[in-house]
Amino acid sequence: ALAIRLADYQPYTHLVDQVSLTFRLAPTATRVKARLDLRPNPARGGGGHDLRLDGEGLRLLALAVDGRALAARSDATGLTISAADLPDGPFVLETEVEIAPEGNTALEGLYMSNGMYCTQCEAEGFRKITFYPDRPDVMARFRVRVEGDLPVLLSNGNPVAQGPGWAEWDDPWPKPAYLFALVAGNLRAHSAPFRTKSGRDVALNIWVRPGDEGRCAYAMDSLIRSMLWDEQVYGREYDLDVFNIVAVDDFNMGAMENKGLNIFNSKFVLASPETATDDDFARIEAIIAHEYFHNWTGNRITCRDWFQLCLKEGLTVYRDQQFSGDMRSHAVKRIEDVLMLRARQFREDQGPLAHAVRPESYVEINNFYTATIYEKGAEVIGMLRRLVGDDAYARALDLYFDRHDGEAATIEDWLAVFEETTGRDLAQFKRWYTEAGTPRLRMTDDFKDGSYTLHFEQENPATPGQPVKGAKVLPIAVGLLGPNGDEVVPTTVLEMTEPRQSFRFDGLPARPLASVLRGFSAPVVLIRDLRPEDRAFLLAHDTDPFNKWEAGRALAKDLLARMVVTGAQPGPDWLDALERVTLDDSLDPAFRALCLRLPSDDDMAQTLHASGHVPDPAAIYAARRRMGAALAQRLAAGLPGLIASLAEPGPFTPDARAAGRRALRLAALALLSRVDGGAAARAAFAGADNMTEEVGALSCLLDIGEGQAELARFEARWRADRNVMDKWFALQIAYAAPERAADVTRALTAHPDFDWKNPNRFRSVIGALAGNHAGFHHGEGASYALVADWLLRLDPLNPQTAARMSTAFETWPRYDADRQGMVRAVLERILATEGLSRDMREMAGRMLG
Ligand code: HT7
Ligand code: ZN
Repeated sequence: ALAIRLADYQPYTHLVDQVSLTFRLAPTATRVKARLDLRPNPARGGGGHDLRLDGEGLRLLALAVDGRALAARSDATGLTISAADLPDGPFVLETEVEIAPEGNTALEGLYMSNGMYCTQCEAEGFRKITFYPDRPDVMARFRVRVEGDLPVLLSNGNPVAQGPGWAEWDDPWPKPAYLFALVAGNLRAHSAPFRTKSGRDVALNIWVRPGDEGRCAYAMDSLIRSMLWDEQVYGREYDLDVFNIVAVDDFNMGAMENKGLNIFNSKFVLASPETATDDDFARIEAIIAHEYFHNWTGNRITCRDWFQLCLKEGLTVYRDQQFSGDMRSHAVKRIEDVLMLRARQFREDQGPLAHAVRPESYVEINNFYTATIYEKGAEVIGMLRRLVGDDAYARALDLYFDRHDGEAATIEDWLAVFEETTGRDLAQFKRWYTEAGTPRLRMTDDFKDGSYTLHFEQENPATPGQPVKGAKVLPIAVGLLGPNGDEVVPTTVLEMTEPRQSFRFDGLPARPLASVLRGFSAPVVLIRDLRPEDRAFLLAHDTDPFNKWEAGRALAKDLLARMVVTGAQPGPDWLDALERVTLDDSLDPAFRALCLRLPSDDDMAQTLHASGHVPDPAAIYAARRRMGAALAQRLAAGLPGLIASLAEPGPFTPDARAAGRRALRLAALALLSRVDGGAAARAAFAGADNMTEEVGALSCLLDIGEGQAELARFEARWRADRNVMDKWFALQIAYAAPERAADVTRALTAHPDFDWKNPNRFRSVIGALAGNHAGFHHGEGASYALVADWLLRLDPLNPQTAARMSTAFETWPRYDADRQGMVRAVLERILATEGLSRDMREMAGRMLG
């Protein structure tokens, strides 16, 4: 397949002033009439160009220019009208096509889910609805008429008129086609009013299936808080009379920011204490905010081309992370975000799928909705802000919104507003956008005559297609602690721009201990030889909450690495330090729960590989279990008291404080289960009145090889609830012992409720096996084969979800020759499959290198 290249960008030949669409909905034969008001684009020298429209899987019924019928010249990817058939000036193009939403299993374009029509157009789904220049820099006003025998008919913008069986919508804001949306179904609304700060009244509606109205309150509350926050923090107001959100069960990703009509995976909308865990509540809040924030960062200002995807995604993730921090706890949020960054983005960046935050080429853009574009894209903005300061950041953003409102912008535009606001030259900083890979930052220090010096050396490893790279600009936030634990130098941001650089602090009475990379001020791997007692000292005294946690984490990882490599036993440094933190009531329970979370197997495999070892999944698994057991033994006496002290009287509330207490309680319960045979967890499961406790207690039992009776009870209770049953499927696989993981998964794929065409269910079964590190890599590759078989089964129906999940194999170069051989064989088998999707072909090809 042909690669698309950033270097080949050209503006579109024409401009689209207005689009009028009429949908006559029918499951197997929906008719779509389109009228486009077009004119030659002066940026392409005016007229004389053929008109090329994208279109896939469309049955063309009629085509006319200025009312004159034309013979059609369509092919597999679109339609071309020769310049000779077009007038020199503005003209009207009319088409009519037929499509079959019922047979659309790819969930891209117009499709059906539970009898309801819905759309997904990002990135290139609109071309499956009608012939159109389906590219983000073509921005037009849309007017839409929907005809169908369903009670609720929705599209973008404001409602214009409606009657039985039809509705008309008008979106006054020019937008690219990827933001188009249409929904039709038997839906009920959970509604609320909102008044913007300048006094515009907005009707907010969350549309769900009848019966689900009672599970929308948290999403609505999150939406209202997001709207207020964007007004207060970024000065951004909402700009339509209505804001609609629709929940659908069959969805490839989390949610979609279509203008005025967000469409959500139902699992990120519906929540009640009985059905949603604290993590679910937090994710709902974050995703509702994320999609809402896109209204300005993505919709009002969109991307010129898909290479600029991080322009909207990195910035919107950055904004939703800020929001969640403001709503909850900045410390806890930052730790969780870094855990995620390392688990997903560092993993990607250190393997064959590594790519730049702004890539230079792609085959299938759907394969680039990645942790690098999203999460590293957000980190890059965090660094920019740290370098220029909060005030300059605010001024740069104001300029960005002012200057580019209504435009399709680029990373160059984005950096220019920072350069102009601050007078800084960001040419070197731009490497963060153009060069892939996670920098490795080595640190040493020395102390002499009251001067303390930090020496840094950065290494930017080769990645596919990028053998050599320049030094990055690294903001390194540092604080210094004196021997008694007092902070002798508060947080200072050092700006490293050279491959090697030293920074000196004078006038210190004694050798300090440096707290480096506070707040994880740059997305790098920090390599620093520190004695366990120094790490324990930082865990006890660091004033930066991220680094306080990081010190405990590093202590645990150093120990776990030694346990894996040399068979060492957990020593007192780590056990003493963790006991102190666990029982320290002055610390936030959520923070303590995070300190109790052991490094994951995959994290250890990544870390061991980076330090020159070949990770052995079985050895990591065994060592991690020994580590958990040692901790449980050490804390055993205090656990019942801790658990009792964290009981929450009164009804469930999803706020951060209560959630943090539950998190610590469940972390303690997991440890207690190691020593009481699961008695306390069994009682907790039986008495649970909310899903957090129910799933938490069940997990404790599964973790010690118990819980079969509880699993059966859970299934009997929740059989009818798809989102809850996803947890039931996933938990059994996540906690399966390595030698049983493939068999447990295979058995669950035979379960009558394993609806593999539903992406959530597919992910909760096949994705869960890929996430069980020791199980996935066990033995003779049974799990590799099972995952590959299912990817190949899903690929012809839903290439997007299948290709995304193929990243299960991206870490193969880390492992031993046998495993490498097995994974390579699996990837070669995938590549050799006839009729493989472009999505999967690109992924398997890149992974093989
Ligand atoms: N902008 C959206 C990304 C997206 C997507 C969402 C749902 C289904 C398919 C999709 N392809 C791309 C989601 C977001 O970042 O907010
Ligand atoms: Zn987004």
